Amino acid sequence: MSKRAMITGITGQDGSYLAELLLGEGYEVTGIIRRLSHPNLNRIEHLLDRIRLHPADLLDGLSLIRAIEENEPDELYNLAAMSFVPASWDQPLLTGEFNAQGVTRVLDAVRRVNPKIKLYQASSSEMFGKVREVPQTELTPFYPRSPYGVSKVFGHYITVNYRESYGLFACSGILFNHESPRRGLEFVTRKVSDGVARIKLGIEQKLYLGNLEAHRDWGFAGDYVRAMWLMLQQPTADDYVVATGESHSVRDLVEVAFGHAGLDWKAHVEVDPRFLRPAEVDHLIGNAAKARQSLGWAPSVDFAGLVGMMVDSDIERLSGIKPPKPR
Ligand code: NAP
Ligand code: G4F
Repeated sequence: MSKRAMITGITGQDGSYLAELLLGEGYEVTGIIRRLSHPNLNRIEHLLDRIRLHPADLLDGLSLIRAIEENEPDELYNLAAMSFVPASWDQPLLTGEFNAQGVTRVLDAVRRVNPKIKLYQASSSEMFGKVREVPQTELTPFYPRSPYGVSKVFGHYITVNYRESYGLFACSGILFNHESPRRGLEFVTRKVSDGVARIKLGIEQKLYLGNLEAHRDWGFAGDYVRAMWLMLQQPTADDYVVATGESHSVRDLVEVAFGHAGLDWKAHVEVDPRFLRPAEVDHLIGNAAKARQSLGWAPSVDFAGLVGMMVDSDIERLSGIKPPKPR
């Protein structure tokens, strides 16, 4: 009999890649979707004839219990979250409801319905925030710098606590930034790849960004969902950092992305203070030695390959759009 997996956040970047991977591994996949007035299935359209969708919401514990009872998953991947850091200052309470208490609702639903279900929690390198150690490992202390980061620290520790209190097979993946052509347009890598494509095609002239000096450890989302799956295939539950071990500034990102399209970024990029954050995470770089050794995981796409893939994809997507007539 094939294994059954349930994914919260299946309509997001990671959910779509994870669903593809699990289908390829022979799983029956159920995705949790929340009710929206307008469906948001564009990232999983190509999978709709092979997956099941079940309505539920992280804000409603009863809906999660029902979803688990009716679909009987062997593995549950909790990817749903309010994932955009700046929005967490605008909506700190809702961020906590989704990303902190939402995790508790998922864990408790698993505990009540079937404590044998293996669970993956999507933790984040944003928990390291004002970093206490370079590079960051599973043992580096947390110092979050946004309501998002704070909410993810809660989600991380409640996962550890349910593992230790109730013996759940619950893993927390501390994933560093991972990107792809399916990344939301508000995140910096996609904002840049989309901006480069628009400028290359003559649709826009300028790209407005915030802090160019921030450094991130950027990898490819397709590689990172494999690490999530590998965590749940181990004999015991544990927590893992997943990262490339390479850090680049936003300035590097811009230079590589514009260069890939044969453009000089200095002619097009301007800093707009509206995109600066009340508190910044300056420099993230992860040490994924544990994931490499225990899971046999390694990234397959490097920084230049990732940026090139995203720029090419946005140029192709936007190629049909005509530039505006000069006024
Ligand atoms: P994403 O593209 O923003 O997707 C978030 C998903 O969560 C969407 O499917 C969204 O559904 C769903 N969602 C939000 N609130 C919900 C609710 N109340 N009930 C049910 N579903 C809800 O995020 P991502 O980049 O794929 O990231 C996946 C997870 O990994 C998130 O938890 C994120 O915080 C974490 N993470 C991401 C990264 C990264 O670099 N990508 C790094 C570390 C950790 P809608 O489509 O309905 O909005
Ligand atoms: O792309 P970002 O918005 O991602 P951020 O804040 O690092 O968060 C992402 O990665 C986390 C893992 O570490 C996830 F947990 C989280 O869910 C999300 O996926 O910003 C990256 C950096 C920041 O330092 C930001 O200040 O880019 C800088 N930046 C500079 N200009 C900008 C911009 N970020 C955005 N979004 N937009 C800009 O114009």
